[in-house]
Amino acid sequence: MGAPDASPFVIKVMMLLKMAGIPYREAQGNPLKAPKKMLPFIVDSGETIADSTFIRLHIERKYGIDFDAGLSAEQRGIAWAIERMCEDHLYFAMLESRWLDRAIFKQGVGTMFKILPAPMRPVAKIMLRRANRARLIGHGIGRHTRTDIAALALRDLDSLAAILGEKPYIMGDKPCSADAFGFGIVTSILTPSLDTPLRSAMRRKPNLVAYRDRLTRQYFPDLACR
Ligand SMILES: N[C@@H](CCC(=O)N[C@@H](CS)C(=O)NCC(=O)O)C(=O)O
Repeated sequence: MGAPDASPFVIKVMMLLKMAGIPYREAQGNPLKAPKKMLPFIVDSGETIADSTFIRLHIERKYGIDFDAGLSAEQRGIAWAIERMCEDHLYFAMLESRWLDRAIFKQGVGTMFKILPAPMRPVAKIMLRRANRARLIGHGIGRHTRTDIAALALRDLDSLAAILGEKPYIMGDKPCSADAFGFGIVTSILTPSLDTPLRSAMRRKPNLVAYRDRLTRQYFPDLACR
């Protein structure tokens, strides 16, 4: 859909591997067959690691990488808090619009069911939309109206834009752990094919758009920025 992957968590792991300089091969994943019934997971020399943050910890431990090298303890805490805001709050606002807003679903994730045989698609769509509704209710954000969810997400966008400011990366002159999902969520929300209110709001943040363009050129040079 114009981003390196449809899932910001998959993009996060691609970014972490690129930042660590570890070559990898991508494979089409099926959440139903994934260890935690979610993507991403990786297989590293026969060892399976599921969940983007556990993958980060695995890379740090096994390959002796410190994604936050050069940051103070306070800055590491801030980087973690920014990542949590994006993963555990802003992501869910995006999930709500992608899956539950019918028009946006049709333009976006609804088009990804072509990998299934045609007769299975309608049932799969209903099941996955139901599963995501349940996930959003379980999270809590799905209990609010769409307008209220947008208001909460806008606070996240304002915060992220203010924290980034004119810096090239979230925590300064060097990319760190927070940039992996930071880039993942910014590029996902700016996905050209999805005309969401969240995307319109982010397009009004020139520093976030420039951040997406800059990191796309740096890490995914094959993808043309739109
Ligand atoms: N905490 C997980 C979240 C991953 C996640 O939410 N993955 C979504 C795709 S963006 C997924 O696989 N959803 C399938 C489902 O909910 O059934 C991580 O960091 O990897």
